[in-house]
Amino acid sequence: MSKIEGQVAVSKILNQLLDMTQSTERQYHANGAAHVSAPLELSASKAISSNCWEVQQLGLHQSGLFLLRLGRGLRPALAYCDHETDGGGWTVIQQRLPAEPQLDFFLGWEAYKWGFGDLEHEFWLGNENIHLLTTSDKFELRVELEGHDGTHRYAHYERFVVAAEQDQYRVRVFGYSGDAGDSLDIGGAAFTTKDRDNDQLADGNCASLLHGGWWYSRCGNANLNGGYLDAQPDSQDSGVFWAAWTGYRHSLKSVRMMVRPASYYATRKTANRS
Ligand SMILES: [Ca+2]
Repeated sequence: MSKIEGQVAVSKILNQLLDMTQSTERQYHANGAAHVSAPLELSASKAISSNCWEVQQLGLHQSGLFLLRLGRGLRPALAYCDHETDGGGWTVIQQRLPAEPQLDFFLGWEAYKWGFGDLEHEFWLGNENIHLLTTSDKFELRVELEGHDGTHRYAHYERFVVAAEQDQYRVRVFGYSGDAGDSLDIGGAAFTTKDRDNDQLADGNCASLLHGGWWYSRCGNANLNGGYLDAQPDSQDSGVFWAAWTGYRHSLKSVRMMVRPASYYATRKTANRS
């Protein structure tokens, strides 16, 4: 078994364990939503949280790992909550960072479906989790980018929703604002991995060409799950790029994608107007 197959297997086992512990945990915590710190430690709380915004509403304002319940089936999923950026309440769905060794994101459909990596370092939360999360309410997306020179930019989208696997985890994303430029002008692109080609490139697979798994169109202007390259610009065009900011041949140093119920954003916009 390869390291990645191992990670996917661990992720599946974790989900099974969480399913198994769900009934037991209910006995102890009466609907337990819980702050989780490594090692897994569930604290008592009265309500179920289906995203990090709800966690914050419970008065838990410290960033870290939390156990969420996703979708109508209340599927347990660990997630990292960012309670510091722009009002907090963000559920982080992806992160790239300088690491040794660097986590490989050039993976297949199953890996992207279930998620992989370390939630406090580099990871993909999993298309199944992202789907359940973003269809439970209207969600906004924030993409944070850092160049190798330490410059930070961000892109905010008013709406971000990922469809079910039957629809190839198709994305809808719109309502850009920010200072990084809009590189998610991808229409309703389906998710593509090296072993499942759902892109609009007739004579190739964008995931294979760009060394990632993503909502590729033909192939698109963002490759946040691409190959982690060093600071050298113009080296390759399969790096972690956000073309609207640094072009196709400049791989970024760190990236984070996170989501939050859009009602918060709408409330704030109204407040700013008045
Ligand atoms: Ca294709």
